Amino acid sequence: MFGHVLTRPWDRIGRVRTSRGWWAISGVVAGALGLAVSYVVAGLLHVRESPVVAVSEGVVKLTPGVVVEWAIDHFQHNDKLVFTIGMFVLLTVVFGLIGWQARRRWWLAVSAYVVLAAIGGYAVYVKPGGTGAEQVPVVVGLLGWVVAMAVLAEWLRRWELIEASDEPSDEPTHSRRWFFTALGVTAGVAAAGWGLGRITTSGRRRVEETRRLLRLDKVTDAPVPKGVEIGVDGVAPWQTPSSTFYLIDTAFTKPTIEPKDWTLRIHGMVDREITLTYDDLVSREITQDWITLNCVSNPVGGDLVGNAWWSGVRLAAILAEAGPQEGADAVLQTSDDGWTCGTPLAALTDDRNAMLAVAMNGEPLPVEHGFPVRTIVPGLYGYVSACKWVVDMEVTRYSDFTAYWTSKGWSEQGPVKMASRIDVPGDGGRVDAGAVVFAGAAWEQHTGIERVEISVDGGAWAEADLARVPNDDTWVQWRVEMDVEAGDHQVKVRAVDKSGQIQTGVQADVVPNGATGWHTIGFTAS
Ligand SMILES: Nc1nc2c(c(=O)[nH]1)N[C@H]1C(S)=C(S)[C@@H](COP(=O)(O)O)O[C@H]1N2
Ligand SMILES: [Mo]
Repeated sequence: MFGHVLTRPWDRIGRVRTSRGWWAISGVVAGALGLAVSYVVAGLLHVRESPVVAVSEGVVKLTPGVVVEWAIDHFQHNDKLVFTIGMFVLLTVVFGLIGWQARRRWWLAVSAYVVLAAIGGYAVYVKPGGTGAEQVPVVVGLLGWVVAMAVLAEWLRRWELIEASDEPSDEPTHSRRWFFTALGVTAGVAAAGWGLGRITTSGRRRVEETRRLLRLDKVTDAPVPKGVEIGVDGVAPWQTPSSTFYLIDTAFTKPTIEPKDWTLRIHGMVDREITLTYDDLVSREITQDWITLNCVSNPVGGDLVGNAWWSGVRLAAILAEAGPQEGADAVLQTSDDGWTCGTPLAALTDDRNAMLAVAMNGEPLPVEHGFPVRTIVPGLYGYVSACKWVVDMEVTRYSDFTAYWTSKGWSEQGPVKMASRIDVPGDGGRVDAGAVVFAGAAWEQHTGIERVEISVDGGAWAEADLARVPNDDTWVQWRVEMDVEAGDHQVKVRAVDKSGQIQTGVQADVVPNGATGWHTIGFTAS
């Protein structure tokens, strides 16, 4: 196949311009083929870590906290899409360059493939729970790159050689046709491989099916309690449907865990180590409650907060069986995908409803919200408590570890801060002058909201009506009507909790432990 390399016909090729761009395109197509075969093999072997996914997650992990935070802030739910597009563009450029280099420096192209494969191999190697099988897709992908590029290069060279020769012949058309056939076939195989890869990664679909058929006897759906809706259009619904509940996690492909395969190990500074199976868990007494979940990255007035009906088993009871030892002050939780968070032991053992949740809004947890089991702790931000796909809890001391976000500059402790939000009118909205309705939500988890007040254009604080709440762990809706003259206005909101504390107007950024400040919006009355 490389016979012509020995004839060193480069000077003649130098005269040909026709196929230069085709080298880069061949590189991209060969690149796609390698990734696709790697993906298929990963699926066939049921390895958890496809090299492509592992590299993506590795890049995210190595990204400085400020950049991750900026991305979450700017792209919200689309951060992964934006990242994927970025990776796609980057890979296209890299593979194009490799193809372009392959024309004259084959050794450089092969070295580049080896380096890329080494990155992939390293990324799957450092993932927890590896068995070595994860390296097979890496090797197959590398072979795919080299073979595909070699085949395409062969036909490109023939085309160029003939094009460069002085003898008139119809060979150029022939070799060109052969090259395009090879290119088309490679692209087709890559596309088919990608499709097949999707089929072989059907673990997700199987788990979805299990989840759909799962019956949890003691879990009940709850009707929205009476009086919790303030009755103003445009206010976020008091109960957040699971389908629109905000999603925050670092997992590229969500862990797909069959309940029968799930276990939770509770160990560390305990008298009795416990390993729970899913059946053990759901056969216990089930506790159910309305609890609002907050993300520490939620800016003032933001929507990274949701309220759901959660069902699960109280952690206080389980931890009591394990018997935490003197001196322990934290529980290091680890999820199936290796994400970690540190939760105050006290928050898991006091009288609040900290639970291992198995259901959300009356149904088994959606896969992306942690199926089959996640932790929910009222009063703490998700990043220090709400571990999805939780598989390990180590009772320990804060001084002995750092967790995912605390290693990126966020605080060790993350109690949810008091907050209030104006949903109506919308920021920059238009209303009719005269009696204007203002409405929104407020929360001070675990203490409860006593009062919500608004101030229009810096005027006196006016007290809002509050809707009812079933407990102090949920947000509460508020509404107030005020006379407003025609013109541009500003309105701000603040809350007062049941301990008499007034929500602070001091503005703080979301880093390191949650935003503060009064939500303020502008609107026009006409
Ligand atoms: N395994 C895992 N659990 C996780 C996270 C994560 O990245 N991985 N993110 C946490 C954060 S920061 C928040 S705010 C909540 C969000 O939960 P949700 O996506 O179900 O709304 O999950 C928490 N649990
Ligand atoms: Mo979060």
